[in-house]
Amino acid sequence: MPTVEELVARLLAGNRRALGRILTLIESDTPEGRRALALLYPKAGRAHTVGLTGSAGSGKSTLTGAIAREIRRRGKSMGIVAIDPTSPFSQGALLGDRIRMQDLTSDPQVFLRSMATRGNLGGLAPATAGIVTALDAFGKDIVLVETVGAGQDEVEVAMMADTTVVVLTPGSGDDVQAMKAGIMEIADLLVVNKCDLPNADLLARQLASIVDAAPGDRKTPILRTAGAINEGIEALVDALEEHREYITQADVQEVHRRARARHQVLALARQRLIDRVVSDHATDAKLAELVEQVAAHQLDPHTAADMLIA
Ligand SMILES: Nc1nc2c(ncn2[C@@H]2O[C@H](COP(=O)(O)OP(=O)(O)OP(=O)(O)O)[C@@H](O)[C@H]2O)c(=O)[nH]1
Ligand SMILES: [Mg+2]
Repeated sequence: MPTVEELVARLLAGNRRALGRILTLIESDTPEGRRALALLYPKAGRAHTVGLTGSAGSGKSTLTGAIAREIRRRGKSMGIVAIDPTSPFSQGALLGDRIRMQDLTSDPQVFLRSMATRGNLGGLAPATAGIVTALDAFGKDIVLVETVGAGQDEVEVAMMADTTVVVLTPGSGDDVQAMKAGIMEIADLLVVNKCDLPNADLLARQLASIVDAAPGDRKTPILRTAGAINEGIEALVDALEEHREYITQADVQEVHRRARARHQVLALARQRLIDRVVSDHATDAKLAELVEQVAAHQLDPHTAADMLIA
């Protein structure tokens, strides 16, 4: 068994097997995985990280495949992290993604990792940021995370990525008005995908009116794509590169990086505190006792929470 240090050295030398093994350690959140991350973090920070989010079935995986082919055509390497919500179908979805991206998975310059969310409330697997760090340190030029957008998840992906792409489709019942606050907060690029379908123009116009009304000096670009027929992909990859250049401006980058670092540290600290309270066996009996008292209205939930933590 190679040590973590040996595995990290191999990863940094470009060994894909070592990368795969380290990703497994990170994913299962073992002490070795944390050690690997501590060693890899100083080597990361060079990749362009892209978050691609949208409703289920909006064509994200097909689009990701098309983007990857275009990025390879431009001579760059890519890491793809596909997050699948845990569901009875997720094995099938992963298999479907593999088939959609089969030509890519045989390309040594593309590394595809699929992950299940395993009932994490936010949806985005907690290990995702670590997986991105490892792919970044491995030397991938672009690391793209595909995730089904569901409220909090979209914010999570935006906090992790340099560039967040929100994918919408015409006639999907995506209620543009209802979503606009959330979308405008996180989207660096808006994509009307499946633009071969009717009503793509209508959706693009609705989005344009929202973008025009939004404050700020940068107008969020709206792109039209059809991943399945490779339409609009070059323009989308151009827009990704433009956004990368925009955020590389010193002041924008500083603000973004600090916000991201703060978010990551707080999210992990919060998780550690929760784990300490909830997964400690000594508290199990106490929790059961407090639950009884709260359920019987003998104790209020605030006092019970204080007692649990104390
Ligand atoms: N008309 C049309 N259909 C498309 C296009 N791209 C993908 N689809 C279809 O949309 C369906 C979903 O495609 P996926 O790429 O799996 O979508 P997804 O967003 O990754 O799906 P989940 O990961 O399950 O949320 C498939 O049946 C595709 O064939 C497109 O450009 N036009
Ligand atoms: Mg998908």
